[in-house]
Amino acid sequence: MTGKIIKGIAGFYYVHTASGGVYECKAKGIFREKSIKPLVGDETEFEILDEEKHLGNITSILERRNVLVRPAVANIDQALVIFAIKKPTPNLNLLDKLLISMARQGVNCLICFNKCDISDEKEALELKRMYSMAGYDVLITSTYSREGTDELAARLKGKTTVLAGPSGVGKSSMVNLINPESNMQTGGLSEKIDRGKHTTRHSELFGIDDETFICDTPGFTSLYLEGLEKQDLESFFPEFRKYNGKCRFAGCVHINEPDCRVKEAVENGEIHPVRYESYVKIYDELENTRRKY
Ligand SMILES: Nc1nc2c(ncn2[C@@H]2O[C@H](COP(=O)(O)OP(=O)(O)OP(=O)(O)O)[C@@H](O)[C@H]2O)c(=O)[nH]1
Ligand SMILES: [Mg+2]
Ligand SMILES: [Zn+2]
Repeated sequence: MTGKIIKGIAGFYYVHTASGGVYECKAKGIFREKSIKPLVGDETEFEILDEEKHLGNITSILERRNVLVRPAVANIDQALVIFAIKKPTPNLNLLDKLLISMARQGVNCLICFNKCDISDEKEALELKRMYSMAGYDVLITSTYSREGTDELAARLKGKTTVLAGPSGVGKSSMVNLINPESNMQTGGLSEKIDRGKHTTRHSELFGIDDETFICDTPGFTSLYLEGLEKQDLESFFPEFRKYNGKCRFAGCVHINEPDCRVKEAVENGEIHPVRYESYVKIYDELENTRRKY
């Protein structure tokens, strides 16, 4: 039998087959022999142990198109990065790091600013402007008023998309809206600290049609850009590329150097100052974080 892993919890993998049945599988052999950990999104071969109870054992994992470490999923076409415009207040530095992390893993991102029903239109448009200027594809949505959600659903068509973003921004709400059979639990916010409640604990993949899949994931609050060299950071800011090699000094990192084209672009409004500040902040972090041994 063959099937796709849609969920993994405590050593059990739920494998969806073409016939529509889901088998609860273990992966005894693979773990021991090759130390491969099955991932949500993996295409597998498995043997049926009990047809009536739909129990099985995964015998092999088919070759992966790609593997994402954070969140841990395989065979992804794109990431939908979701932040709320408010409630919780967006941490744009975290958004920028997430975009960098996805780019380093070779995954294209679509950005969605959600909860436009409760936010100021100006704020929403400014966020859209900021990230459009940087070269990203941005949607403004609300799972309540459904603004932007048809357009979003259209962008997902024919692809496998992983959702990523902080807790409480509406990832599971969006999954439920796009695929009403998902039935993911959604949670409120803890008002005092303006944060989500980490309602989703496990990644789960849903088939919308034969070619379209969407993967809900747990929210997260911080991200560490493991192994990124500070001088390579600029290459993950698409809006800096235009100025590549044009600064006065070769190897300019666009912070303290004179005659820097990037800083000029910030001053004349071609690069958004918030994105530039975020660049400087991440640069400092990369410089000051001691490697953990
Ligand atoms: N006002 C408003 N609230 C929303 C919207 N979408 C979701 N919410 C609410 O935001 C809260 C969090 O939504 P979830 O879908 O659970 O958020 P999540 O991103 O899945 O959070 P985690 O699973 O914790 O990572 C819930 O109370 C939702 O009802 C929206 O478009 N507008
Ligand atoms: Mg959730
Ligand atoms: Zn420069």
